[in-house]
Amino acid sequence: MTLNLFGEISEHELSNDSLGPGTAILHGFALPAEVALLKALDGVVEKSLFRHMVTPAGFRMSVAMTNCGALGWVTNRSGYRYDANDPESQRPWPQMPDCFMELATTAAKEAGFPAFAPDACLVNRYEPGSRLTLHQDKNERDFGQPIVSVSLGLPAVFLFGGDERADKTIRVPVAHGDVVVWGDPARLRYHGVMPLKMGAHPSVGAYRVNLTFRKAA
Ligand code: MD6
Ligand code: FE
Repeated sequence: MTLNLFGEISEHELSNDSLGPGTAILHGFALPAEVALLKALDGVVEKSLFRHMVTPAGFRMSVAMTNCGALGWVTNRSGYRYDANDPESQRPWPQMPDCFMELATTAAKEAGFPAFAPDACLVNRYEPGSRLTLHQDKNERDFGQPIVSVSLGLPAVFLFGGDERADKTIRVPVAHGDVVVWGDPARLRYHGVMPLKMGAHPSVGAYRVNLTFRKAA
């Protein structure tokens, strides 16, 4: 339970104490928008399909990705970058749906980042066995802006480390509808996702989908 400045109970449980300063988990925050989010996601994926990108070292990622918004995160043999165009179609990424933008900005506000103005939404799709190795998010210009991360579908275990790759990690379960907000001074912490366990989610199927909202430019 979390009390705000006025001693009131927050509408969403903010477990920021367990994860350290700058990070908050809003359990179930996305649930009221679930139907709209999944419908909007279908619209995005119709225009820019999920694809397995290749890392600069030449490995095919087990997580399938796409993007929406003015900028999209991409990787290939020449490196990581944000690009205004989908490299598959050479056309702009699909627009960020209004319900995505609304969710991201209200979650950021709830976690103490009222000025968050995302221009990029990376969409990650995990199937059983897919994982994301420890990494930092540092392709964005302003580390004063947080990242808002929305989990949909199958549950997963998020790994949170420190500012160095070798730092100890903690395991944080994330479930359908949970939103993690992640900002200064936690913005450059290493993190990853453990291999996804098999399962079937009633509205998403045998996948976990993660939306990460960033202010890239
Ligand atoms: C994921 N998320 O949850 C991968 N990065 O599928 C991330 O890599 C991530 O959730 C920065 C901040 C929040 C995140
Ligand atoms: Fe990340």
